Amino acid sequence: MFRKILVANRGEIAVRVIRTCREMGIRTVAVYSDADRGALHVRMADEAVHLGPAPSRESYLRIDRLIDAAKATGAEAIHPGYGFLSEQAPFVEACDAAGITFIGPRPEAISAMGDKTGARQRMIQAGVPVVPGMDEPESDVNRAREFARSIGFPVMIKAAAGGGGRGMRKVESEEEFDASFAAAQREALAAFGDDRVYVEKFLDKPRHVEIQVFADAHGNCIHLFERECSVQRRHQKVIEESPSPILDEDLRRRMGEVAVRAARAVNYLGAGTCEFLVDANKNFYFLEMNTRLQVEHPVTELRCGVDLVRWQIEVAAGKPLPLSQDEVRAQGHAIEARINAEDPAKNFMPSPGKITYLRLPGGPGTRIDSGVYPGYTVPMAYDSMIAKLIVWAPTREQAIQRLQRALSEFVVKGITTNIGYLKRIVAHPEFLSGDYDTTFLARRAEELRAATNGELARVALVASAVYQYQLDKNRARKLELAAQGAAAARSRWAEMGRLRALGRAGGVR
Ligand code: MV4
Repeated sequence: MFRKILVANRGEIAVRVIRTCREMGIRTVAVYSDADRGALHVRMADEAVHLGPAPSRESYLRIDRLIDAAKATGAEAIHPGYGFLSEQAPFVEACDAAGITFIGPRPEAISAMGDKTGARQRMIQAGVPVVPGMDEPESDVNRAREFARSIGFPVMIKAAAGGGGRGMRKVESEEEFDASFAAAQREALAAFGDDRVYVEKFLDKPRHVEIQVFADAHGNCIHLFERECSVQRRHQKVIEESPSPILDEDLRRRMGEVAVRAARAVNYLGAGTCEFLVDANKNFYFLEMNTRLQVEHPVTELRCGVDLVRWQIEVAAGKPLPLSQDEVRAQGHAIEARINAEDPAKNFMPSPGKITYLRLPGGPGTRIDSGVYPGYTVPMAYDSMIAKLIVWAPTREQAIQRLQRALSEFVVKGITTNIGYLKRIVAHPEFLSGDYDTTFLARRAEELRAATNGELARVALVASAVYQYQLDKNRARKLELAAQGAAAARSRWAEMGRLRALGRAGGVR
């Protein structure tokens, strides 16, 4: 087993990885930028190496500095977390060249899944259902329009190098096609430096359901069921839950099998996630594979009772998976809510700054993965997620009650957060019904933006109580002053006599 691991990340995920390393008796090396000198992951690691200035290009994305840091500290392996270099094949190759174990898939698997049309072809060959569409990018607008007409409008134009919704265009009709095609090419070029696009059938109000997969170096590949991630805002997940309210046992088993087939098709190693769109008729289509540990992995950890980071480390060290497919047991219901330093009232603008007060929820079935502490200054250089709240309970209803309870305990002062917004989402009838899709947050934006009547009623109640309290206090103070004045006018002797008289009468004192 590794004796020392370098964690090439920051924030809650760096803390998350360090925690498992400590449990496994593995020493940790944190890395940090100028903006992260006081960060929690630096405090929690055994050692820390400075990388450079705050911008990630000059710190967390510097392959050379990370490799140097691992060599200088004697770390045998690097955990990339998510984001940053976690899905960069050149980083894995640099680790290979330096004799350092990259805790993740091989570079070939990352590259194969990174190219969206290439991945579609491989998936079709492997018998994995994909959204009906082109197998290859098309640069000729006439051929692209003809293809769109052949599959029928509406269609979706997507970037070949894309993912995450950037460079994506819905086209309603043939008349709009040419302008949208050109716009999609421009967006793709701007976002990915690659203007190749392709055309797919548009799916109306799909749900986003993903399957956690895990493969070892001994030919074992299993899945750990699904996560429902349809509660998204501008392609950012906000709430994730498992099980998905729409999956039945048969669909769950079929999607799991397909996800394992997808992973096997690229010789996958370690933790990965296959994303699917599920349409209103419960047809499912492979969308893309994320070749990393995901933000929402704790949902699977709580539902399946496993430590996925431990699994990643063991598999990277050459050990076999600890469970076979039949041994994976899912129990109860898990939900995650992402706590962001952002202001829902100001179009979700980032709200960095100093956390002057922090009270984290706790209690039964309540987990917090966080990278912040009271007195910490949230820097503006990185993404705004400061914590994840994950709950587990035997049923969805109880998990929602628990999440509502935990959100009500959460207090963050000094910066603005989305906690109020999260409370409104998890109290919304559409979320409660479980019958929601990827358009939920956009369709309900107006209802979710303002404080609800219930919230305002509580604010009004507190305000009136405070007002009444102050009135009472003023009145009491006036009476006290009047009594003091009267007392001063009396002689000390007379006052003592009055008190003695009160005492005999069974009054005060
Ligand atoms: C789609 C789609 C409808 N039809 N593809 C958005 C992110 C990118 N990975 C794929 N996405 C979509 N692709 C077809 N053919 C609708 C979406 C989509 C979406 C998907 C997953 C989660 C949230 C979403 C929000 C809006 C649109």
